[in-house]
Amino acid sequence: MKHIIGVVGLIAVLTAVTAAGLSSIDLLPVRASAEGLPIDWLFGLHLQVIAFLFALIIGFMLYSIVVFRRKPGENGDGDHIHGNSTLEIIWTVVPLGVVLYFGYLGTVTLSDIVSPVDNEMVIEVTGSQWAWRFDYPDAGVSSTALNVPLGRTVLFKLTSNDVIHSFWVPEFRVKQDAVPGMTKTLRVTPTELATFKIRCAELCGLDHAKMLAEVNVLTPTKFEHWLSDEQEALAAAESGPILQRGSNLAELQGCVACHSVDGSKSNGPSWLGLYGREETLADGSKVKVDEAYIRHSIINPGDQIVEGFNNIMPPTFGKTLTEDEIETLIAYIKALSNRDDQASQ
Ligand code: HEC
Ligand SMILES: [Cu+2]
Repeated sequence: MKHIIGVVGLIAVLTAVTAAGLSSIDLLPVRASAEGLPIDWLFGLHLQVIAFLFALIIGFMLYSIVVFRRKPGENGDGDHIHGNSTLEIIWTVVPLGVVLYFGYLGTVTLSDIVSPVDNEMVIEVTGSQWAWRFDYPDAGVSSTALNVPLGRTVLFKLTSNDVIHSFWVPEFRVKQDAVPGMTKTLRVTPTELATFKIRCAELCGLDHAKMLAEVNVLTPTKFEHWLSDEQEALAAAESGPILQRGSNLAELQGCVACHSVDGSKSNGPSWLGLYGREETLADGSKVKVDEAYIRHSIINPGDQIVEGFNNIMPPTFGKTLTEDEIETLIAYIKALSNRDDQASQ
């Protein structure tokens, strides 16, 4: 009995110390979504259980090492113990109950944070190698940075143009894969006026680590202003100069992740001076860059690989771009080269 009180006391003290230690370190970044509240609570609960399990093992071990150590002159065997059914039943049933309870808590929390609420705002998220695009279907606006209003639940509809990506803002706590050919959903209710980083949490190739975008949580008024500013800019750009329209489109479609327009080499060839040039292909042949070649390079990028580059351009643009968009991109690449002629005396 003395030993039981001793070991229970030791475990209680160790549990309290470990739990206090664990909760004093900042393991998570600030929380910025309503969905994060039950998740952080569950996380904290897990830490407490972990503290107890740690103390349970270490406590028994320390107690045995100190109290039951061999005394001088003690050379006999210890007692032989042939199982203990009561103990075995307890250490089977109790952990089973704990695990089932956590399973229950997890299920309830998950179904709670994914269920629809009133007045949601839909934002379509498209991942591509290696950029994010955000479409606001109700407002007809597209953006490469994510702007969301404070306090309103956003229903993200995620998809991908090429490989699997994963939409992740650690401060929001929730995460969802963007899978080509599928639409996945995620709900977030922002609770902090701040700017955070969106990361891709699924290894997706060469520049995976650079697949970042900003999320700005704005007051509802500022958000409405931003939307109408974007709508105006869009309307203005539609009739605006090709260099402007083209650069917007190349950014929205993620071309800029691999193509520069200033002559610098990136994952793909720069577009500066491309039009009209003689391009050397990987098989040694030469081809004159005209509209047909550019169109072919966008739709079937694997066909004619440029010398010195790898076949990493997504083959999906033929499907995801409209004819209008392809025309705009061709005209843009053309315009870039003409501008170059004029700029280089
Ligand atoms: C993941 C990186 C990546 C993305 C995104 C990308 N490209 Fe490419 N692109 C390449 C690479 C690498 C090459 C050179 C190899 C080849 O010919 O396929 C290339 C080649 C090209 C060429 C031929 C260039 C030349 O010098 O002959 C054109 C035109 C082109 N891309 C247009 C586009 C357009 C338009 C977009 C966006 C809609 C785009 N690319 C998006 C990587 C990319
Ligand atoms: Cu990615």
